[in-house]
Order: sequence, then C-alpha cells, then structure tokens
Amino acid sequence: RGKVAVVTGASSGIGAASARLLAAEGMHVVLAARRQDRLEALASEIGEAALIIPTDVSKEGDVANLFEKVKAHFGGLDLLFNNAGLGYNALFADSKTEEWRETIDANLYGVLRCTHAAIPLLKGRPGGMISTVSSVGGRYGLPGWSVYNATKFAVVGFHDALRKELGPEGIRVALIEPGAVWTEWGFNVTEEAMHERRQSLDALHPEDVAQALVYSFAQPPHVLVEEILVRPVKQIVP
Ligand code: NJP
Repeated sequence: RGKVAVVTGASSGIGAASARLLAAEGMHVVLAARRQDRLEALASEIGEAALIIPTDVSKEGDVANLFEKVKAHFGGLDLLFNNAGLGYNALFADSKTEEWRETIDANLYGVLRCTHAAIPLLKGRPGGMISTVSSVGGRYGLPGWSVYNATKFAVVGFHDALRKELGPEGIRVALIEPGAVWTEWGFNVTEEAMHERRQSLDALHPEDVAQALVYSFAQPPHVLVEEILVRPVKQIVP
C-alpha cells in the first residue's frame, strides 16, 4: 500500500464510494468532510487504509489542518479528489444570498483552497492527480439550480487554466462530470421529488462515478484522461 488519496466529501455519496474503491485498489485514503460519525463508520468499514481528518472545506483553517496532517503522516500526496459540494434548488428570483454564499464557498472556494494546499504535496509524485467533480451542470444551465451552475461552470474554467499550469510539471488535472446520481445531494427539494427524478432516469449509483475516477487515476503517469462526463443513459436532457 503506497499511494495516498485525499477525498473531500467522503462522508456520503460519490465521495464515500470513491474512498472505498480507492482503498480496494491499494491506496491510503484520507476521509475529509464535516460529519464525523459518517466518517467513522466508513473508516471502520475500510480498515487501516483510512485516515479521518474532519474538514469543512469552506473553512481555511480546516483545509490548512487537513493538508498539514497529510504531509506529517505521509510526506506527500498522489490524488486530490475535490468532490465535496452541494446545491440549493430555487428559482434565482426566489433564492437567498446566504445559500449563494454557502454554495460558492464549498463548491468553488473549497476547490480552490484544497487545490492550493495540495499542489506542493503533489509535486514530484509520478502520476500525481487533481480530480475535481463538476457536473452536467458545469456544461448546461439547469433551471432552478443557477447558483450551483455558476459554481460548476467556474470549476471548469479553473480546471482548464490549472491543467495548463501543472501539466508541464507532470501533475494531471482532470474533471469528472456526473449526471444524476443516487445520493443525498440536493437541498430545498423534497426527497420524493428527487427520488422520482432519479428513478425515472434510472440514475447512476455512486460506485459508477467512483469507477470513472479510478479508471482515470489508474492510467500511466503520462496519460491524462482530462474529462469524463458520465450520465444515466436515459438522461438525454441536458
Ligand atoms: O452528494 P452527497 P454527492 N465541507 O450530498 C460534503 C456532485 N454532483 O455524492 O460535510 C466538507 O451525498 C458532504 O459532507 P458533510 C456534487 O455537486 C452530484 O452527489 O459531512 N464537505 C458530503 O460528503 C458534489 O460536488 C450529482 O456534509 C462538504 C458530500 O459533500 C459531488 O457530486 C450530480 C461540505 C456530498 O455528498 C458529490 O455529491 C452532479 C463542506 N463545506 C454532480 N459541503 C448528483 N448526486 O446527482 C458538502 O452532476 N460536503
């Protein structure tokens, strides 16, 4: 067991599935999210490959602590999976500024903070990768999710510049863009409504997205699978 991955948003959904799969592939996985009880349950399932570092990606101090501990424990990092994220459902005219702030702080600033702190740890690690979860909502506007769209489009622009900065240093910068996935994602929308939508689309399971991450990371160090859009086959719009 050699390589080290940090998974943000590891407490549920895509992050938890990815941590399980990366550990099964022989990596150390650092589980970062706010809900410690969930992280503990996952860590006891994964076993000694898991290290819990409770982290709110919207807090600079938490993110600094996360990467300081990773450095102290492992001396470096091979994969940063920027997965933590949230979205509030509201027509923009009815949306609340507090929800904009929370969304932008986690989905955009969270990615910037974690990436900034991770870069020094990724340098000199062959095949090092930063993989960030965007969305089909990072390519297409989704009525009712405009602020979420704004953060995911922003992540795409950030990714494109960062790839050009870090590629020459051998650090792979990649995006994963899921369509609808069966997770806990989606605030201000009833569970029934989300359930109905996911059922009608035969939505992806978190493991399907985790497979895309593992596929891209498992390529030889000179190979960058830059973007993977993975959607339920029945999700034709967007
Ligand atoms: O959702 P969910 P997903 N600091 O709600 C964490 C994108 N996506 O797996 O802190 C740290 O089960 C939260 O942890 P906790 C989506 O935008 C999804 O679907 O304990 N962590 C939890 O572990 C997101 O980027 C769909 O509350 C924070 C995790 O994020 C990614 O997939 C479609 C945090 C969310 O898990 C994973 O979401 C799509 C913070 N401040 C893109 N805030 C979809 N599900 O359909 C949240 O296109 N988290």
